Amino acid sequence: MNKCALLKQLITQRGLDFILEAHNGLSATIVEQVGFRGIWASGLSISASLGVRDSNEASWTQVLEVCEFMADRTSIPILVDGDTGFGNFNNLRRFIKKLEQRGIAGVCIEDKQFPKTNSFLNNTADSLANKDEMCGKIKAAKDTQQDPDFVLVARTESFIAGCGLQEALTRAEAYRQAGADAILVHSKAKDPHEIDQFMQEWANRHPIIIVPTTYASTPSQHFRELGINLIIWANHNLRAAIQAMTQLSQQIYDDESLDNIDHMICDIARVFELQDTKELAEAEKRYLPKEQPPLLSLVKSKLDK
Ligand code: SPV
Ligand code: MG
Repeated sequence: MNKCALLKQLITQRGLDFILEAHNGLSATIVEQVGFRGIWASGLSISASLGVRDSNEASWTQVLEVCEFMADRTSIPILVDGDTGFGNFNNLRRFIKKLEQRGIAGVCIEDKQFPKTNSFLNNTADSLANKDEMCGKIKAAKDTQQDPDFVLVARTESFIAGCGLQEALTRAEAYRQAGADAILVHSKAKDPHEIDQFMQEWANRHPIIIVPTTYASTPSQHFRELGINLIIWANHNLRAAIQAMTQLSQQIYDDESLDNIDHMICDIARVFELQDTKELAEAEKRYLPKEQPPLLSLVKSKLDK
């Protein structure tokens, strides 16, 4: 099964699954290694890791470039946060063409205005995109994809924008009819009541994805029972990295030494492992002239253990 088919399966199969955020080739590799069956290429995390805001400050080609590094290092599917599609339906068509060429399995687009604002910042009703315009984008996306299993997720920000349950349901149904493979219903409530109400009315019409960041204390079993198909843990590798790097940087700065940081860092061998340095060492044996010493002989003993 190719990556698109794997993602399609994750979204359409019965039962709940989980994907975790990654924002570069390194974090994507870790997400796969621990056992996740998919990756969320988060717009917030990618932009933050590039040092810019989640307001479409990174261009779509810059996002694409990051996603390509992630896809090259992993064999599980990547669902890319496509924000609003970086413009109108036509910009989205081009984005999808390029995503497919770079081995990305699916994209999520949201019904907000370009440039978007992160959902945890202030979003009002007028930040929502026109419903019909969003439907046009969904249709254009589905007409553009080459792989029949490439996944198009339509995300409604109705709750985020304070527009309530009816708007969320109306939009979700319109996006389903326009051809979306799944609907992402975003909420930033402190508890899952918006998702609960939505699911009750939705009655398993079509696959549903949620992002439980603000209501993360709700047990996953609750969402399993509601019939949610996929949970996105949207930004936690980024936040772990920020915390770890801040503590480490401060410690080294304060101590003017590396004496107190061993417990905070991984072994260098772990870095080489994540880069699959072993593969290069093996390739050198096959392709370099015999008399040339292997470039990686220095670290080889560590990698072999
Ligand atoms: C992201 O991870 O960029 C998302 C999810 O879009 S959220 O930040 O909750 O909007
Ligand atoms: Mg985003």
